[in-house]
Amino acid sequence: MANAKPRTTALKAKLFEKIEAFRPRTQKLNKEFGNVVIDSVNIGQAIGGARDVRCLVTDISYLDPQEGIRFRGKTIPETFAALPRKAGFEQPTVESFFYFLLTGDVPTAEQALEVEADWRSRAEVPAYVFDVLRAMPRDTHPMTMFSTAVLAMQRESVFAHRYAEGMKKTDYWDATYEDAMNLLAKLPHIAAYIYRMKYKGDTHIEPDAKLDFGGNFAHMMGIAKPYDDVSRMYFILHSDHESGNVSAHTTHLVASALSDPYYAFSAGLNGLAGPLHGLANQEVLGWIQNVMKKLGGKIPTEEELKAFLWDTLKGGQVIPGYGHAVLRKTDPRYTAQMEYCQKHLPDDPLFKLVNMIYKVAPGVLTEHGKTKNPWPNVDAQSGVIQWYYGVREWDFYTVEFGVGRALGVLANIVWDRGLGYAIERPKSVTTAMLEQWAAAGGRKGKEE
Ligand code: CMX
Repeated sequence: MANAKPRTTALKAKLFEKIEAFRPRTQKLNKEFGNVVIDSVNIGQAIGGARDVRCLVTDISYLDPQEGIRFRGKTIPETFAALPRKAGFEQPTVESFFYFLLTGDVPTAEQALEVEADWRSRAEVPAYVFDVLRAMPRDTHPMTMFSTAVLAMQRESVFAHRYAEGMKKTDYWDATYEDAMNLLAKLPHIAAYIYRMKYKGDTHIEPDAKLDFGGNFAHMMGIAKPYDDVSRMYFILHSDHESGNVSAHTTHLVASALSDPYYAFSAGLNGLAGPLHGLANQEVLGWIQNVMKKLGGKIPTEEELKAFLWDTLKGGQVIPGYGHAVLRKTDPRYTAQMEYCQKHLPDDPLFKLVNMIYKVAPGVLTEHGKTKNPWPNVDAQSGVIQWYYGVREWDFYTVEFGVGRALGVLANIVWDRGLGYAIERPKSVTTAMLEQWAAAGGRKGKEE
């Protein structure tokens, strides 16, 4: 794979055209307006995880604290309404969404099919990846397995191979694109393989070349319709959340050193595996099951639920699925999934319980008084749908998040290289310096 000739497809030609047209804008900003001040950093931001510091650029998605995510300028409902659907599908294909994410243009049905054919031609997972997975202790967390499988494939990197041959800087995006497409095409198979190896008696289902990304994933998981549509929706909703979240930022950061997309995405997955980020979706299910276990399997009343929420907070733990570093309202990804549940599984007891948590938790969190955002995020609702369709092994949920997140972070690093973004290297200071500037009422001049 590493020495495969660069391919020319309609999507790639279009992307090249877009990058070429866009690049002068970035270059002009950098050269002529580099000194224009757009923000200042305070001590709280330096210590507190760089909240609100505007030092990342992406045109792929934007997160408004009140409104939530927009993909390429479109809200979630607008995105789902705009994308073409295949006959019999309730949801758009992941392929059509990826075309949109990458180029900013809504594809025709035919253009979406071209992506499907392209991914199909790249979908074969090298046999050694399965050997690596099989060599790991079976109780290894599935996220560790997923990240390891991605990293194991680094030897396939077109970027690394062409870089070693002296590739020109203007070709970086092309090699990154090849790696991104090769990786994306393989992720559903790898994820489903991990699932069935760990939880389904090591019995496997071969991919079906006739199926799209989401359909094939559902097929290889061994789950009947409408899980194909559930998967399409899930992957699209989890794809991108602008650039500052841990998985997107990590992927961007690692790729900025010109580490290839395999290194970069594997690193991003390791960030996604944190309980304050993507792992929260498994934590939500674990928390709910724990509540029900304590009540002998019974659904709690609102009062009982309140008491459990307080117990969790008093125990020094967070309420998983609630709060957000940027959002200040209910996450529209939560709402989209809630609407899906209302339509398809309105009487499901777990859905009802999650709705009850939505009714009770914001009040408890507000009374607790710490979080800036007492509203639910994407992870509060996603597990219910998986559980309903039979994926009850909740430690797998973050792997599914990771498959979706790949779409956004890989599209982003293709553009990073296309626009020639620099290696990331913010400046650190010492605590003594902060104390000195605090006493002086700010950092005056450029003494350090
Ligand atoms: N439960 C309890 N306490 C919470 C809380 C929650 N859900 N959300 C925030 N807080 C606390 C913080 O821990 C922090 O406490 P300290 O001052 O003691 O450190 C305080 O409230 C202020 O936090 P914040 O500014 O409101 O939120 P942050 O930007 O620091 O953190 C997040 C954001 C998501 C990590 C946090 O809300 C959280 O831990 N939520 C639960 C985990 C979760 O659902 N994560 C998934 C987020 C979406 C995703 O990435 O997938």
